Amino acid sequence: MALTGAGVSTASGIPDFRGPQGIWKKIDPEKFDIEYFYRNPDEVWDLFIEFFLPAFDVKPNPAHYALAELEKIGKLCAVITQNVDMLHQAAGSRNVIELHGALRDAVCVKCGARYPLREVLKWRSSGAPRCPKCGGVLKPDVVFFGEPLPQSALREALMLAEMSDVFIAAGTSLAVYPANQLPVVAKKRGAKLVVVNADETYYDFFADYVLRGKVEEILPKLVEKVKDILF
Ligand code: CNA
Repeated sequence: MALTGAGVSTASGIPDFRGPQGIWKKIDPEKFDIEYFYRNPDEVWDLFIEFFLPAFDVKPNPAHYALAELEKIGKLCAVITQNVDMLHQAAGSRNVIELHGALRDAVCVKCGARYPLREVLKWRSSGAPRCPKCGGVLKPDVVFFGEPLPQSALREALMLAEMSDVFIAAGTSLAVYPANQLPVVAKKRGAKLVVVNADETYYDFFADYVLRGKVEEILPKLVEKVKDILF
């Protein structure tokens, strides 16, 4: 099993939150809190466009491809991701569990109508776009701080963590709850825990192996090693 975070996509050009070049160096994390969004939807949409619009035009990097390859050779059950950029699917991963939603749709906070985000971006000028049906504010269908996770994704992720023999946490600071409990669950159920990250994470102390460095370099090497052993 693999759990991925924003660090898996920095080599594709999307900044992470907590890394040295992360978004939190530029803006207050409170601005991605759901209560803040409800009070200031125009400001949050403008920030969202500034930081996440690049995610629409980026391509997967060797870290995404390595995990897709591991799945293809039958050694990875699923990628559980905190990322919203859909790059695992673009790289060919099939079983992807999106814990924090995805930049796929925007949803009306009033009537629940759903629109493809790419379409919304075509007719949005500035600030928060409005629902063409009821005039309610649209919200990108990603999980903001203070919002519950999609329950079916969380249930599936927990079940997969419990079943895993080896659990790889890659490109994540493991700061965010409840995603950061998945490696703990896996290890308590007997899995080996491998952390691959550029900087220290909150659960390095708990890992069996800590591989410090760039995921786009380490994961392809790891997959080559697995293939050497298997074939
Ligand atoms: P985070 O807390 O920002 O941690 C990212 C970690 O990755 C940091 O510890 C960095 O040191 C590390 N890192 C950065 N680049 C690399 C690299 N090339 N190789 C190895 N390690 C690297 O992000 P988490 O994912 O842990 O936190 C969860 C948040 C971030 C989720 O809610 C996401 O939705 C959110 N996020 C997602 C994206 C995305 O979809 N690409 C981008 C920014 C934030």
